[in-house]
This record gives sequence, structure tokens and C-alpha cells, in this order.
Amino acid sequence: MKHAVCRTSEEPCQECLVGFGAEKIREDFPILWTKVHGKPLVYLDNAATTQKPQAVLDTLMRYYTEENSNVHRGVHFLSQVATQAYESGRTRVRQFLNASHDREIIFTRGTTEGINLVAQSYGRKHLRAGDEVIVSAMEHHSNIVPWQMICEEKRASLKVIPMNDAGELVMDEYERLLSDRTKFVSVVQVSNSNVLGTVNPISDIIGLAHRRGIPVLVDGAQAIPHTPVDVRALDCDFYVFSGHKLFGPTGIGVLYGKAELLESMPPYQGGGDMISAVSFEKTVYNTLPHKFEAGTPNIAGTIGLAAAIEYVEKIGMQQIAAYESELLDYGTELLAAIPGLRLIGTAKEKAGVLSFLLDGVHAHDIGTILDLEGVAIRAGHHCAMPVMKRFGVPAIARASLAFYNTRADLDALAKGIHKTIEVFA
Ligand code: C6P
Repeated sequence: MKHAVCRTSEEPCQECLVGFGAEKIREDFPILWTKVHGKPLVYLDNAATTQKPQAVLDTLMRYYTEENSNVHRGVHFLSQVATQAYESGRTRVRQFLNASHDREIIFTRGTTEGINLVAQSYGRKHLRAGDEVIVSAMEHHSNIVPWQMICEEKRASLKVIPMNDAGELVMDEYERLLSDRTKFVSVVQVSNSNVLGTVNPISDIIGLAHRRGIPVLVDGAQAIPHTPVDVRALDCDFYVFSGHKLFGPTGIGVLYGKAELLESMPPYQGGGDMISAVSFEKTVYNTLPHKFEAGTPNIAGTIGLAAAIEYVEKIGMQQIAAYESELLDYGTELLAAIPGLRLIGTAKEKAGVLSFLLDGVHAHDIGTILDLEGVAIRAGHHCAMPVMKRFGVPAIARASLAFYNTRADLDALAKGIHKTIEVFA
């Protein structure tokens, strides 16, 4: 991967880390100036949710102070302004994902709702008794439970691609699982909840399924903040992500779907906006994308998400990926040198996460002591209980990176871990 500044692929260089300007970027995020327990906040829980730049906060404030109205419903001025802003948000998301048409972009509440939508709409229409849906061993609960629910209803079954000790999918096993019974594949792009951080060979996963005519959904929740995504180049059938992990507001997410698939699917929910005509005898559904957006949508969320996309695009997704990769290498070296610390997730292709265990210390205790040092990490099962089971542990401590993190943040993390070890010695 090329460095942000020097543009070589040599060892991480200080110039790149400085040249990227993370220190300057941090000024755009007011919450990063917060003090926690009297110490400067070191925010390393970005896989759970990211912080919001001033540009997003200003956009939300402007929307509510100057533009607030319902969309697709009014002839009056404000409604038209809000509708225009909402639909421009859709266009921005479409461009960001390089999708072909705005109608392929459905706004949801987040990744979880996007997967439920596909399971309940596509799955309900196409699954039959005896059919199989393939997921992987490193899925977030959000990409397991919706499929279990529909499989149970349809008497279909869930098949799981296993992973090795480094947290990489066993592709031979995946190939063996694909059969005439397979009706759908739903896999995470960057491994579950970033516990492992594995970047899966998603193009190969899609290619192998497509050879058998099987559609594929990609859970992009942990990929979208770290790497450029091109749904046409990937050729995925569905792609889902959450706005709050991409420096945007909570409660807004995106489902991309190929138009011909979305056209053929029944609505997920009924209500306003998803109809073109209603009588007590029969309802005619609206066209895409509105068919899947029942009720008043999250207008402010959409506009805020568009502002977040504009913000990250100004920095550059390639630059973000390069910078974070260098930061990850730095953090990995730092943590690997700590006696008694075991890193979880050592895949060759990895995104910005450092998950670890400390001999004789529960992950929650690590999280609590780090918090007292101002360092925010996540500790627990990370909504990935099957991953915990696979590694034989009840909980893991996880530090997850964003482009506003610096080497100094990772130094503070390492210092906090040393302190934890001292406390429990
Ligand atoms: N992972 C984490 O701390 P929602 O909650 O719908 O925005 O995203 C769900 C989800 C789906 N897939 C993956 C790979 C995810 O990581 C997440 C959310 C957070 O890791 C919260 S549990």
C-alpha cells in the first residue's frame, strides 16, 4: 500500500505520518478536545462508532434551523428544500460507492436494518425448505441472526465458512460449501466488529458464488471508514453500511442493491412514501428506491451522512487507508513487545484494529483501567460470540483506529496497558 505522502511502499516513514496531518485533522473534531477523568481523551473505540467532524455538526444544525421539513410530501418551499437535500444525499452516496443509479441506494437505520431488509424481503421470497445460506465464522451478530430467523421460518439452514487461527477464512472450505442448495452468501468485508480486523478476499468470495449464480451481500460496516469501496468493481449484489461508523450521524445507513434484484423484491415494511396508490382493495407500491423507505425517513441523518462523505473524500480514502495502515503497524509493534500480551487477529490483510488479551487480567478490567487514563477502548464479546468461542475466550479488549488517531494515542494505550499490568501484578 502506498504511503500518503512519500508514495512508496517501503517501511512506514515518519514523514507520511506527519504529512498526512492527523494533528490538524483532529482540530475538526471538537469531542477530541474533551478531558476524561482529568486526562486528555484518547479515543480508540472507532469500530463501535466514530466521532463527528464540525462540518457534520454544522450541517445538522443548519438543517434543523433553516431547512427542516418533511420530504416528498409538500409543495411548499421548505419541503422542496428538504427533499432536494435528501435526494442529493442519495446521489452523493451513489457516487461514493460508484453505484450505477440513485434508485439502487436505499436509506436504512444502519447495517443491521439493511441485512434484515434483504433477509426478510429477498430471503422470504426465494428460500425454500432444504436451501442453504452461507455466512462466515467471523460475522457480527447482525449478519447471523437475520439469516437464522428467515432460515428457521423457511426450514432452510445456515452454513458457516470456518477460519484459521490467524482469523482468515478457509477458502477451500468455502468452495466445498457452495452447492446447488446454496441460495445466498452473506459475508463481512472487514472482519466482524473489527475484533480480528481481517480484510476478507471479498472479490474471490463473490466470484465463486457468482459462478453458480448465487447472489452475495457484503457487510461493509467496518470496511467503509477505512478503504475506498466500488460496488461495481466488486460486483456485489448487495452492500450495507452504517453512517455512524463513517463519521456521520447515528440512525442512518445504506443498503446498495443491484436494481434488477431490488425491483424483483417485495417491500420490507408498509406505510407512507413506499406506495403510489392505496385503496382498501389493493395497494400499488412506489418505484425504487422509495418502495423500501416506508414512513418519514431520517432526513437529517441522510444530509449529515452526505456531509461526512464530503469530509472524508476531501481527505481521500486512499490516503486514509495508507495512513491507518502505517498507524496499525506502529501499534502492532508496540503492543507485541508487551510481555504477557496476546494479540488476537493476525491476518496478513488487516484493517485498523488491535485486539488483545493480557495474562491473568479480564478484558473488562483492562477497559476500566484504561478509561481512568482517558483511553477509550471496547472490552467484551463485540457482538461476535461465535468469534469468542472460536478463540476460547469470554471477552477481548479492542482498540480500533480512525484517521484522527496518532502515534501519541497508541503510546498512551501502551502506557495504560503497562499500568494495568502493574495493578494486577
Ligand atoms: N459493530 C462494534 O463495536 P449497526 O449496529 O447496525 O450500526 O452495525 C452492526 C454491525 C454489523 N456488522 C459489523 C461488521 C459490525 O462491526 C457492526 C457493528 C460495532 O464492533 C457495534 S456492536
